[in-house]
Amino acid sequence: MQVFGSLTSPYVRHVRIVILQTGSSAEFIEADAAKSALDSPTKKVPYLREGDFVLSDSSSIIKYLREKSGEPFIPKTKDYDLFCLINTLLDSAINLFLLEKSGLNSNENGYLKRQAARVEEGIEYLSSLPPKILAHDKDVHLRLMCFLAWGQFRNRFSLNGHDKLKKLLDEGDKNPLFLQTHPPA
Ligand SMILES: N[C@@H](CCC(=O)N[C@@H](CS)C(=O)NCC(=O)O)C(=O)O
Repeated sequence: MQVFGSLTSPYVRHVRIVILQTGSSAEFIEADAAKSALDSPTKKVPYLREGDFVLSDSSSIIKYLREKSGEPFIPKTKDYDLFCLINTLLDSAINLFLLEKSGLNSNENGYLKRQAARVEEGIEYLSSLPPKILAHDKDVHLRLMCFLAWGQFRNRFSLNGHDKLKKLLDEGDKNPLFLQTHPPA
């Protein structure tokens, strides 16, 4: 089994942590946008290959790895909804980052401004939730950590005034698997 991805992607980071947590024999292979454009139907990373079996989204890959090791994947609907919400914010933040990298100015476009507002207001919402809800399910918690850490790594948003989220991230930063999967400087 092989998992392809980049070392800076927050989606890939979550998958890499789950590979380590579950003791999976999956081999991690670095893949850039050019390789994923040829290899994955979504042209995104991560993706997984096991013979003819292909998975093309971090969520299905994590579900597969967890269930293969006898663990459930986000069984509670409210936890799953929070996981989807974090993914929505992450998708918007990543798209804005990639669009700006390719030369588009998000301040000049109404829909892109809406994406930026979604990220800011989504962070406000997450910040208003009790920490125990954010940490109730291990994959929701990990996805949140990967999102917040990526936002700091790429300077995409500030956690000033969001002390609860900052504390969660500081605690996550002490986790050895989180440290081991830190994006390269
Ligand atoms: N829903 C996907 C999102 C993956 C994703 O957006 N990956 C980014 C890297 S962080 C990517 O490969 N983007 C390339 C592109 O948009 O062309 C997942 O959870 O795996």
